[in-house]
Amino acid sequence: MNPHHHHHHHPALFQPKARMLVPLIVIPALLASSSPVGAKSPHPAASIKGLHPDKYDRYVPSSKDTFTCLSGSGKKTIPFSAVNDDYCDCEDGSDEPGTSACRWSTFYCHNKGHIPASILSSRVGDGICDPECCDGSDESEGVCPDVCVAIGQEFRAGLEEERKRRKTGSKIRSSYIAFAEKEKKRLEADVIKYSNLVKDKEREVEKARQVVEEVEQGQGEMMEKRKNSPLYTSLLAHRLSLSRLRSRTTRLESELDVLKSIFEDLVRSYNPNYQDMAVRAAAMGYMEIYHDGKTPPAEGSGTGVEEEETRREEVDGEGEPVVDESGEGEEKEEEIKDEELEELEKVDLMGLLVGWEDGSVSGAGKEDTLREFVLYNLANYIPDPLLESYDFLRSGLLYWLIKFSVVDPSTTFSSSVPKPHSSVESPQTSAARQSLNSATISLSDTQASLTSTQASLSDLATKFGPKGEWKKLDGTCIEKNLGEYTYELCFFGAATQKGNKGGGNNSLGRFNSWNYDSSAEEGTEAYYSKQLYDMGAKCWNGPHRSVKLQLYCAKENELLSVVEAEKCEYVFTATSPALCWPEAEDASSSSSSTKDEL
Ligand code: MAN
Repeated sequence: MNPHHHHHHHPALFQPKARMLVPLIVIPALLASSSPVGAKSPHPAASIKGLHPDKYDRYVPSSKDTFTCLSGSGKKTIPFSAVNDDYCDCEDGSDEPGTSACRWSTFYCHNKGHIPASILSSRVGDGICDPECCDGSDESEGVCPDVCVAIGQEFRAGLEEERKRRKTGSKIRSSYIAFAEKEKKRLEADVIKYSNLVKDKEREVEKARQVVEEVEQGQGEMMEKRKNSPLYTSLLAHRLSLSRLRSRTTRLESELDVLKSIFEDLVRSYNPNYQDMAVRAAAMGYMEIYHDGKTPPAEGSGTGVEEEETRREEVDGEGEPVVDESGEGEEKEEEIKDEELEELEKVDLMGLLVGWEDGSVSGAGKEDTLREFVLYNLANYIPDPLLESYDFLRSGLLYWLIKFSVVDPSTTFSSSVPKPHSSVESPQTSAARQSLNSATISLSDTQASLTSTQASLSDLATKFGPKGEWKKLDGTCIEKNLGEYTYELCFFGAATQKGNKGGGNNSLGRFNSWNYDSSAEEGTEAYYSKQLYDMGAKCWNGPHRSVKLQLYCAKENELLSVVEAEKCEYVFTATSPALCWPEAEDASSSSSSTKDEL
């Protein structure tokens, strides 16, 4: 903190007293430049009350003992005795540096033991001890005591304290900077790591995509090959034959039905007394086959029931229907049923081709593959509405597979219904797709990590101070209990007003920017002493709540005060070591403002 600063912050410390001008030069450098006579003897003009040392040379009496006004029309010349005679002669007020006679002149207080100052001449001799003139030189003797030595001591002690505070704080700040540097290195390493990972993963995705393509293509080629295999061609021929045989059987059965009904009529109604041997032989032959050689009763006859029963007994007893000419009774149960033939015809031959390994697989392997295809593919071929009957369909198919010794019946199959919507593809294609999917997900995860790391890195360079010193405080919260509310501020995060008496919390905003009033140049210490948090909860009939944070250097991160300056506009005052720039960094601005004051 520079002297100028201090001046305005501790005005109450100045208690000047009335004193005659003490002809002592405070700044030796100025004296040396303005007094060629030498530093030892005081300048003759030094005794002129309220005169700034810079102007001493202009207040040397002329040979005619006159004084010429420093500026103004005609540069009026007056007797030297008219200087400080409490009457304003010069337009620019230059003849009255030590009185209140001229409106525009200023009064210079030497403030020996402290720091010189200038006040407006209107405040000279008004009976008020102006704090700026701690030596009391602006008032008549005895009115204001000279407290400059005490004030000066206190001021220098304050400066020293401030210097120490800054020194301690800047050590902590250095540790913040070190943290930021580490963080920067870590982030840079991460960027490289993630960039490389992204490249790797891009290659992985590309590879996985190729595998999918190859598998899909290979699957197509393999299917072609399989379709052209003698086994499949033969199977197709068998199926065709089966269809043809089934329709021929159907046709023959219906023809047979017609013939049978003709013969039924004939054997019931022909007259054996007619000597037509051909008709008789035909009727006898039919009865031999279908009625055990007996004449069936005429239609509508009352004794039909008894005779039926007798005939049945005889059939059961002696046995064989004449149709079964091969005559092996045990084979009867193996006679294939119509529905079974139908099931056989429905078997999805293409489905059987999918997922089937090449002919070289061993018997056991073949069974495994088959089981796989049964469990895997069958569900895929079933439209969603039919999935419920999947178990039924599958057991039907399995029946045949087991019956024809394709599948080992000792193997039990779980009846869990596979997920619907699984795509119609082979396990290989599905696996390839799955690894493409996970490679793609992994790639985009890595890309997200890369993006966020790059964002953190660029924040580190722009958002967290010239040396990244504020990064350490990213997310650190400070708070102060003020009775009704506890106010909390999380650096670069949210500011909150928390009700202590049952009231809820109000958002006071989120970090928006540094130096909200654009009063300081970016990169200066002043720039980083102000933060704006805005877009908090909307005020009833007012603006969104916002916080203007004023920061000072101290070794603690501490919220000192909260004032609601305007309704829903809060001013927070806080300290942080992050703002404790070392003196060297601050030197240029300090010296320039000191010069301005002098
Ligand atoms: C709440 C608090 C106050 C604010 C009023 C405005 O009571 O956030 O700080 O002034 O709302 O209505």
